[in-house]
Amino acid sequence: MNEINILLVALYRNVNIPIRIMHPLLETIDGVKPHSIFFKHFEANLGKAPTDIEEELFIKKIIELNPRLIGISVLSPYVPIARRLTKLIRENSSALVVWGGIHPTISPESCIHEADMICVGEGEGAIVDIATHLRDGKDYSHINNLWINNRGDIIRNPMRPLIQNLDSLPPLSYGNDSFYFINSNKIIKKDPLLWGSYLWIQTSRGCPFVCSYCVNSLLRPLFKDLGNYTRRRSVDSIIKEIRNNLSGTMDYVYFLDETFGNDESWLDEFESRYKKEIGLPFTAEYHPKMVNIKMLNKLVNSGLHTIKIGIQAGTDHIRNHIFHRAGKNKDIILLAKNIINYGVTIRYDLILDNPYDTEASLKNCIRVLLQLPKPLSFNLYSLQYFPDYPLTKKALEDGFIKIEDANIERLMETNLKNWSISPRLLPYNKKQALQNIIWLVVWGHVSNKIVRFGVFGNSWLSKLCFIYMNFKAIIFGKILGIGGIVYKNSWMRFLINGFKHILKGNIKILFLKIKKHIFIYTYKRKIMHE
Ligand code: B12
Ligand code: SF4
Repeated sequence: MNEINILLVALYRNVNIPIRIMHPLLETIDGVKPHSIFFKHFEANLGKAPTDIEEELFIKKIIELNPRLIGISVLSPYVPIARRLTKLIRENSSALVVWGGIHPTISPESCIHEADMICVGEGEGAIVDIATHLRDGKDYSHINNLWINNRGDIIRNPMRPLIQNLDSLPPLSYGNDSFYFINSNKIIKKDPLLWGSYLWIQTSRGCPFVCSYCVNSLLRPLFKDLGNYTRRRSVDSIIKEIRNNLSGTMDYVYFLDETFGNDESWLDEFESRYKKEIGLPFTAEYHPKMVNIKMLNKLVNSGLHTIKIGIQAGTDHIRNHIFHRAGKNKDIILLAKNIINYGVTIRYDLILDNPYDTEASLKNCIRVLLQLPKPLSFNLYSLQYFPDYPLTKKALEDGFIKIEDANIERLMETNLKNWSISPRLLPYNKKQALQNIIWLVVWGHVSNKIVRFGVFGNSWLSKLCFIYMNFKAIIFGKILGIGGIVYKNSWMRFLINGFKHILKGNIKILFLKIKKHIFIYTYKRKIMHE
């Protein structure tokens, strides 16, 4: 049997769950040798187009590996990049190209002419089937979940049931010998996740909600008759994956679920095993409606350090009726107070740049923020218009955006450069200023008293204070690059955090942090030279 090479390509993030699952799955097939390229990595707002050197490194690797099939994992913002790489592949290799991932799944008609085939829905079964058919030289045109572009004639195969037993999948592969990472004009083989502080892991698939700005609003109906949509792995398989992937620098576990475990017996088992067998602090994400005091007790006993919950909008009306998202402000505030009483950190998500926001709704948002327990920690997102999402369609219908505001090129630009909100001077109006002040509040750069006086007072001094806060936000966020999900200058973050620790007298914590950074630096150097 002739061995065939299959190359998988992840775009713009080293944590790529589908590639890190499909790669080890392909390793189990006789006569199939998988390789994966992680093409560029970026942090929110710091995304850049590929350079000529990075593209050359990509082509060189393809020529060297001579794969029979190249599978690219495509999210909507990276369609222009996937198109460009597909063109380079066509010019330099005879490999078949398959696009898979969220974008081909939700928008197959727009993708099928870009590649030889696309995968609609889950890819594990399909990639294994194509690999074996190609290895055996068999016809692959009838494989479920695949659409085949036969020189313009399209075969649309039906979708297979969703994988119900997630334990049947391999754990995420870390530090694989056949991984290549192209970034900053270099190609390296050592997996950067190995020297991170976090171990990333996913314990479930699917979400019970259908918020209008989220892919689940499209995926749930798409998978309607194909088995349970929300599925969870066993505690045992999660513990094994964590143990297997922990490296010397990792001291924290990040659960990448849309909503972490809420089933009582599952949580009981998690509580009894995680602390004993792993014992590392962790972050878990929840919809506020999916977490209660009883669960919090179990999570805290297990080692919950941070809980990520979405507020998403400052008014109940926008949250419930525009975002189609359950939950009231008063319940979120109560939940937050309960969580803080456990000593758990809360990281909130909030979406701004929302055309349905008004001056009144933004002021209401500030009112809510002032009632949340301190210290605040936020991801402030700029609303993105993903193709065909209900919210995008509504904003188009209501005339808030034009069709060109929702095209793929624009989406790529906004995702790479404007995912996380930072303050802006323009447009110079009250709504923008209120957004800027929200930014100032959530990054803790202003006291509640000043905000109340400046935003809700009527005197001329209040108006002056409002202008002062607006400019303070712009200077801090725009010019100095302080605060936000990502600091423009990382050295600035170290400096400021260092000063904060000194001012608070936290010399021991400062010392431990410096020690940790030195450790990670030396660990990385050691791994790189192995
Ligand atoms: C976990 C997660 C993350 C993680 C990991 C991302 C990753 N690439 O694995 C982190 C935190 C890093 C992340 C970051 C971002 N994310 Co995110 N993320 C998710 C989330 C919640 C789950 C994704 C997941 O792991 N699902 C489980 C895996 C196994 O399923 P899957 O990815 O769909 O893959 C299956 C199939 O699609 C298919 N498949 C996938 N690739 C391929 C390739 C081939 C060749 C084949 C055959 C099949 C195939 O097979 C896979 C296995 O069954 C989704 C929401 C969702 N429900 O999808 C958002 C989501 C994917 N994220 C989204 C976005 C926008 C981002 C960011 C761009 C945000 C930003 N600007 O920083 C970045 C981009 C990261 C990147 N370059 O990949 C959007 C994408 C929207 C869209 N229409 O494309 C989603 C859908 C959320 C939303 N708003 O609707 N994200
Ligand atoms: S709760 Fe979160 S993951 Fe679920 S549909 Fe809403 S935004 Fe998407």
